[in-house]
Amino acid sequence: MTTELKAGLATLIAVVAIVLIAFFLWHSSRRKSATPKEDHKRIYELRIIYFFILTVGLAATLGATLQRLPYPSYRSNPAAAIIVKVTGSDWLWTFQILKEPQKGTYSKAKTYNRLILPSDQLVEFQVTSADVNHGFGLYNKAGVLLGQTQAMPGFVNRLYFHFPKPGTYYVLCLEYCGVGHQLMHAEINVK
Ligand SMILES: [Cu+2]
Repeated sequence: MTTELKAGLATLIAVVAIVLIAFFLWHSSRRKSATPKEDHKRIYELRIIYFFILTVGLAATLGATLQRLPYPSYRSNPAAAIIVKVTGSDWLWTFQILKEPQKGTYSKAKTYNRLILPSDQLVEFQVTSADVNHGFGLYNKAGVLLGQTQAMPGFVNRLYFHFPKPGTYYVLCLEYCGVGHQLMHAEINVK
């Protein structure tokens, strides 16, 4: 389904909901009830109908969308992920591959503003900062933000990402961190 189609569908649902609410308000304003007790009874009846519609709607939405949650446990095995430590500092990104289960030997050497990763594997970025807060933003070549987490001193935030095919990706700092903020630009080559 294209983005335009999704937007169109969402607009249609919103319009139908607004029309239904307007109709309900108009209809109920025309109704003259005899006593407050009768009103009370009718409100309780409506509440049961409303509860039923909400329950069915929410259950259907959950059933249709649960499989699409972007969490790794739903799609692949996090234990098999490549673990990359990412440290933001004024003003560069330092990468270190801590674990690469698919490879017997690999270099644990640190690289600066550059990282090489294999494609079609789950990657766990363990993101932290050596000084102030930075923002770890992962972009594709077209400049679309694919994932992000904050790089905070004293904390490790995890970002799971699966690079489906080879290509060049970029990491940009998403939080103004000082005069050299714009220099925090790293390249990830996925092979
Ligand atoms: Cu920054």
